Amino acid sequence: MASHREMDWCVAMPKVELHAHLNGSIRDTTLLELAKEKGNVVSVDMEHIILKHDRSLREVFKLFDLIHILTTDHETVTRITKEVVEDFAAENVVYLELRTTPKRNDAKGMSKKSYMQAVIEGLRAVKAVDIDFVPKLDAETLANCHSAGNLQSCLQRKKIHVRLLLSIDRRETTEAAMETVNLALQMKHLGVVGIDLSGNPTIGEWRTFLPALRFAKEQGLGVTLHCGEVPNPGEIYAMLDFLPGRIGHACFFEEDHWRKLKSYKIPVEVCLTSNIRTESISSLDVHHFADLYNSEHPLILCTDDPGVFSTSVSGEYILASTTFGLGQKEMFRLASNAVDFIFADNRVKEELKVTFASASRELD
Ligand code: 6MZ
Repeated sequence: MASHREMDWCVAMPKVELHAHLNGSIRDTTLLELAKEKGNVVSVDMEHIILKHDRSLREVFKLFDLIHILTTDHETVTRITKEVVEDFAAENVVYLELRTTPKRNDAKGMSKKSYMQAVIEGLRAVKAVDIDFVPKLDAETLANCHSAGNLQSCLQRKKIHVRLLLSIDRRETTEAAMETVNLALQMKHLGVVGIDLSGNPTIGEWRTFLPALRFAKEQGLGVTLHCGEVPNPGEIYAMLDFLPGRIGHACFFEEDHWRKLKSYKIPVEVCLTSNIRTESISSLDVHHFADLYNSEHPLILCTDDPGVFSTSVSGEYILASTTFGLGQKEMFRLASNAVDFIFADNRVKEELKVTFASASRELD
């Protein structure tokens, strides 16, 4: 068990979150409020399901279908985006790559594009911290601070960089996947930096998504893939040979997969709590974190779905620390190394490096 002091230290440390799904990051209180408000459209006992902690992978995807019933309207998408960013910022996440699946919902007059516009509205609505999601915002914010004569207080405010990944759901067709990639390209100036392939790993085939993912890569978008969440050796090989910018999970890898992953040096988004809760990994002492960490393979500690799995980025660091014996120095190095694997441009990387350097002096 970590002491309060260790938890406080982990919260104070700047952190980078690269694998968090918007609809998996909603506050329990917000979900319960929405379930009460929209009670007539939800046929099961939502409260019980929302508050249940251990769920199999199959149950997790059932839960997402229920969450989507509650959240898929423009106003709610804006609300949850704002809250999720504020929650990550509150625990000193300084760079967040938030991923979400653009959804069409004809009954609500929602297209994939208007869904994403609602997400952007949510980013604009963040007031509790300074947020950088459009590159030009920085200069503007600074100019406003200057003109208001309060540069000092502006600089002391917390700041979070947010970039977006658009997810392709494995239930989608090639055409639908292509629509998402085209939308991402149209929204690059609003902070969209890449594409994610996610959704129920027992559904869909790699060749369905490949044309859209290949196009995304050719167009300069970052691509990250949920890879090896279930045993599917052929798909894992194909995914690794695609040379994605990063992969998530890697739970059901065999010897040859590890060899390939390591020779290609593909960074892995590691989600400890998620892997245990979904029973993809039987216990933390056999988790591949240890081998990847010891062989200095690039890895990033992430939450996956902090709402659904009741966790936080700081919590994941504490878990890694207590399970694998990482001290503060090692945790700090792990957090700051993550900057090398973000999909945002070098300007953001440089700024984050400065943030980590000054935090290292303060936390020392
Ligand atoms: C695979 C996951 C996931 O996109 O509606 N998602 N896909 N594995 C996981 N690990 C357990 N966790 C979340 O967020 C929810 C969607 O993200 C994907 C699923 O497609 C889920 O419906 P958005 O914001």
